[in-house]
Amino acid sequence: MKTQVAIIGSGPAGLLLGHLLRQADLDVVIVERHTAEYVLSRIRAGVLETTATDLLERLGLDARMHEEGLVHTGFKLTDGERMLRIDMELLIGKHVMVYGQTEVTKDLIDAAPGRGLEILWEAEDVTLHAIDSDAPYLGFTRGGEAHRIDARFIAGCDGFYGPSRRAFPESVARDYELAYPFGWLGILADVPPCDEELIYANHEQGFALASMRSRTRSRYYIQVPIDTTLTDWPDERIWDELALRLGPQAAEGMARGPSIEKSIAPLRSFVFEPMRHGSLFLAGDAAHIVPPTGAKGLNLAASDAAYLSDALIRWFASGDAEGIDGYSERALARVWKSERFSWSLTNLMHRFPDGGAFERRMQVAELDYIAGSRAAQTAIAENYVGLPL
Ligand code: RFL
Ligand code: PHB
Repeated sequence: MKTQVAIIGSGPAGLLLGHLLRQADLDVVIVERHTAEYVLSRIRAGVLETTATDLLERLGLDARMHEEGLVHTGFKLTDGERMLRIDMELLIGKHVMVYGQTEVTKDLIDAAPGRGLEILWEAEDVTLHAIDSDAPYLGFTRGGEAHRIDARFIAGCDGFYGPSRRAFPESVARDYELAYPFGWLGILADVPPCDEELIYANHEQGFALASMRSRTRSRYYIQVPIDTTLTDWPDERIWDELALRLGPQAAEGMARGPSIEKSIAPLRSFVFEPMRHGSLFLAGDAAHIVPPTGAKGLNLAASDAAYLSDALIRWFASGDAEGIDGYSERALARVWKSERFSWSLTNLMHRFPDGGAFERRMQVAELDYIAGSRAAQTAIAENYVGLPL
């Protein structure tokens, strides 16, 4: 099989990139190791910046998002004592959209066949070859048969554990990593959210987040020790912990119900540089991970897809290499700023196992400062709604 761009991975990065390239009439194939059902069963991000919603609009795949998504003009921070609202609309004139990654992915997958975007599901053992050359190719097996896709470029959109990043020669690459000494336990339940907006809580017992997927489906998270397991956390224990950490106001509005999904995710900050080597480009979690506190992971996948699609479309249209040559630098400039924001919000809102009373007072003092400073609130709002492309 021959194509212009072979994409590995059908997460948000690969699907958005694939659709954007197809919109410009380029030949694209996506290879994905899992089934569509599996990809759609992963519960992940919930908050979309304009970066992501603009792309869905540009693709004309925004109808369901506008119908079912919830526009949020503010969100809340609490330290157990006070509830501080960051008014994004007032401070920065922008909002975010609460629309689950599962729904975004579904809209993109459903539209793929009609737009000539081929997705090869259950492609096993994907390997990358000749990435230093102008004729790279992928090898993989599918249904027990060996396959090969020849391409002009390969886009590695295969998440943190995929093979693309590992195909970079060690001599050209560098990574930066910070692993946090805790994880997030997420619970999804068909109960109305406890508040109209998201609440991020810094409590003595640890962080908690009240989020949602719709007016009838809630998504909550609590900070948990890194070595905890789901068996330690029956639903009732999670609800009790949420009620405590989110404070009396949220607890009062909180409806409890059976979990329809529960999972534990480790928290990590990670950046891999550069994001291009030869004919191979990285996009999304394949190149960088942020802790979920700033709601930036999916949105960075979207901005990478926007930058990379522009660069590739330009190259195929006119042979102009400026875009592809500048891709890594351009994408990384935005990545590092989102890394900084996610890291600082994580530090502000979590309990660190070796953090003492002084660190706790520093967090409370910073929240106190934010509460009294429009400038500080504006900086938070500006980052939360997403920096411009
Ligand atoms: P993905 O979504 O991991 O997709 C990668 C795809 O590549 C496939 N793949 C392979 N395919 C073929 N061959 C191989 N060898 C392959 N290896 C892997 C995988 O099966 C998969 O389909 O990466 P992508 O596209 O870069 O998208 C990134 C986002 O998924 C991620 O950043 C966000 O989910 C992060 N995230 C959040 N981001 C936000 O912007 N806002 C949020 O509110 C938010 N909340 C979250 C999150 C992530 C979470 N978890 C579980 C990590 C909340 C959580 C709990
Ligand atoms: C989510 O709803 O899954 C979510 C929302 C905001 C975050 C992280 C996750 O910061």
